[in-house]
Amino acid sequence: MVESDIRGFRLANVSVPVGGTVKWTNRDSAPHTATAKGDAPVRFNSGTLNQNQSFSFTFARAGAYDIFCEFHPNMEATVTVGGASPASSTSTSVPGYDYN
Ligand SMILES: [Cu+2]
Repeated sequence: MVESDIRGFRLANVSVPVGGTVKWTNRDSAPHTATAKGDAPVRFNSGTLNQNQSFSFTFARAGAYDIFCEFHPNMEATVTVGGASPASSTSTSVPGYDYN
């Protein structure tokens, strides 16, 4: 699983293999969403994530998923599923960080 913190009104670009899961956690005091744009291979929407709330989505289909925040449409990022990225770049976890 790739842990992707939403922090500072920013969504991070992340990469996962096909079948991989991304878990978004909102670390801002403002509410955010992680919402797939209309051209994404599969649509998903976290709904409102308040501070420290999380949403996970498992990507069964390869492709580039453009995502944004419904509250702040300038917050955009891309989830790359099954891309050519080396395995070593598929995690954005912070070692030792307690996400609970
Ligand atoms: Cu937002």
